[in-house]
Amino acid sequence: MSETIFSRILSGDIPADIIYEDAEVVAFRDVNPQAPVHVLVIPRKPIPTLNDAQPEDTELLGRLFLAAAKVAAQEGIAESGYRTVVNCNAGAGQTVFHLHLHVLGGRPLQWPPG
Ligand code: IU
Repeated sequence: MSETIFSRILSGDIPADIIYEDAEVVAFRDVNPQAPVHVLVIPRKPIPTLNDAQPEDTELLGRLFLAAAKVAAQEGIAESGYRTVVNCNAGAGQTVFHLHLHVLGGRPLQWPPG
């Protein structure tokens, strides 16, 4: 699998503002935030898109969401509300092909998203 900017963050080649990490998952601030809180939660395992997730990734996918909720609590947006987003493939705006969960909050969010 080809290297992405996120695998370089995971290996420490490129710095990132990491705010949570455990054995399976890392969360860091998006460099181009779309809300006062904009964090990316990624698996250490390099899964390119949600389409590439396999049955054996079921627990890992759950861990991404649990980490997102932890990050939201840590950032003080758990009660006011936040959104998690996975863009899958270019047509949905995916630009980095290492699965990631956006956690957005800290301002009112519109629905539907663009
Ligand atoms: P997307 O769902 O693939 O579009 O999200 C990729 C995100 O990665 C996007 O919000 C970028 O701002 C963010 N990002 C980053 O945080 N650090 C980087 O070095 C690069 C992109 I390249």
